[in-house]
Amino acid sequence: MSVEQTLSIIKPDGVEKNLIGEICRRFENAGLQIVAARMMHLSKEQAEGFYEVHKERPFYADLVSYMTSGPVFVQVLEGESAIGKNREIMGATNPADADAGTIRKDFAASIEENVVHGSDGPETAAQEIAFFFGDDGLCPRTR
Ligand code: IDP
Ligand code: MG
Repeated sequence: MSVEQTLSIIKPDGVEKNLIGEICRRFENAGLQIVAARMMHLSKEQAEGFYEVHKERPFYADLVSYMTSGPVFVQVLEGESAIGKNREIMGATNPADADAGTIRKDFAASIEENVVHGSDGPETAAQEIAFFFGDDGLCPRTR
């Protein structure tokens, strides 16, 4: 067990459904702390870059179009095992497979429009945090 940081995105469908508060509440209830947050509308180039790992997948173009369809809420969560905890709170990629009580089970419309993104490991977490917040964009919790 160790304190980790992870990147979370509330995707355009989650923002459209006014779920920012509900989703942040779930993270905070699980003991995670928000150490950076930003509302933004991704450009095509940003969405393509962020999801570059999926560029050979058949759903890549649709994914980029979905992620640029409206504003997103990007944040960094910090806490014990934050990466795994965030993935647990999110639920499986396909809401049909997601456990009861997870964000995706409760709110996702489909395997594509699934409300939230979360880093899947320490390396991607570091890369994704740097992608949005650089080296000095985090705000340490001094109390
Ligand atoms: P994850 O978000 O649970 O980590 P990934 O496999 O990394 O899932 O896929 C990234 C995103 O691409 C998903 O969250 C979803 O929005 C979209 N996606 C994944 N698989 C499919 C698919 O089979 N069809 C359409 N969209 C998909
Ligand atoms: Mg992923």
